[in-house]
Amino acid sequence: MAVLCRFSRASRHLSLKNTGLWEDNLVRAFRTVVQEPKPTRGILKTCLISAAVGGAIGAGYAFQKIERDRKHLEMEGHQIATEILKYKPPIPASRQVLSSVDSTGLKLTLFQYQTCPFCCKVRTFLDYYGISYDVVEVDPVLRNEIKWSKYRKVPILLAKVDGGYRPLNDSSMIVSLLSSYLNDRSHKIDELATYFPSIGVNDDKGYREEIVNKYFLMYQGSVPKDRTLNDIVEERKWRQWADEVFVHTLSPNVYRTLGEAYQTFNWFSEVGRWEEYFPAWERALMINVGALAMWMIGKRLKKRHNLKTDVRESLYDEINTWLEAISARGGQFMGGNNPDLSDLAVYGILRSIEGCDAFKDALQNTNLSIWYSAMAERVKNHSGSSVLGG
Ligand SMILES: N[C@@H](CCC(=O)N[C@@H](CS)C(=O)NCC(=O)O)C(=O)O
Repeated sequence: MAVLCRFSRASRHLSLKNTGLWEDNLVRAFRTVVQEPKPTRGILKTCLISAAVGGAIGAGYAFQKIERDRKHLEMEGHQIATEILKYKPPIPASRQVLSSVDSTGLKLTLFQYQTCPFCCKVRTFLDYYGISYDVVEVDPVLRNEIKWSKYRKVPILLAKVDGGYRPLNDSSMIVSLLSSYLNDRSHKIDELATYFPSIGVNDDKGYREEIVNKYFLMYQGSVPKDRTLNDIVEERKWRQWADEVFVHTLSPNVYRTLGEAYQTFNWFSEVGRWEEYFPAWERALMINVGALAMWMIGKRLKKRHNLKTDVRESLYDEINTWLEAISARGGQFMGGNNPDLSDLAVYGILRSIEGCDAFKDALQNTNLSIWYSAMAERVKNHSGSSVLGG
């Protein structure tokens, strides 16, 4: 605005001097310059318009930002309302995972990317407990399959409840809620969902909606007899570590070079069966846009999460931290003789990079394989189902 005012003041000053009071050549020469130029007027006009448009855009942007900040401030500490869908969104399942040992009666649909670490974590949980579910494979570029949801990430687990369908967002919340349900089925899914409210949070990372209780199991007085307080606290700590530390070592590793980024996306396409679910153009878009974008983003993530210059070192370090913690607990798994939710989380996350060089390198350069194959066996055999009552 200040530029605009100064600019119009200068042009007013010039036209005042152009009143016929100054007669000599110098003045005439000056007048010539001032009066003559159509081009100058044209430039002036263009500049004025540009400045006005620029000013308007700037003001609009500033106004929007102020409005957004005000809304975010208003949302601080507020619970975000979640709704039950009356009808299931009309998106056909890509496939069904049917388990013969499922006695839960749950009707679940998982909206996912096959190789998203958070989706792998949820699938690992469902597979370990032998729970059946439908899968909807989501296009990671267009995300049309989750257009019905305000939450724009995956996984989303849609659970059939009385009166409709309850979308459950966030992998750790989904696992905590289902685990609480499996522990005591007298509490319905919809009731348990109320214990995991989403709250508006503002901090140095900006505004976001966070499920504050997402690592808590709602035992409500029925803590399993074989669990100590220490078991519960450790499990929670390592589940959080998996989400907040471990998972951040993956992207910079699997997208380390453009070649690795393409390898990773081609593998995503293979295990996500993109050829089967998406038209060729959409698959090509997903692979090419995805690989290029993630190769570039991977470098930013490396900085943001303070990974070492050789990002493989950071991956190995975290895997070793995990394996040492298991040794210190003294069992085969973090949960002792059987996997707990932190074992399922770390295994699920690692499963998402099985087809990448980073995973092969991790097997060669750490002692991961013993724990990893034991986990693979337990999940494949739905071992968790044996600890569930019918
Ligand atoms: N905290 C969430 C994180 C979910 C998340 O970040 N999912 C990614 C995929 S791995 C996503 O959907 N990102 C948005 C996008 O793809 O545009 C969870 O645990 O479920």
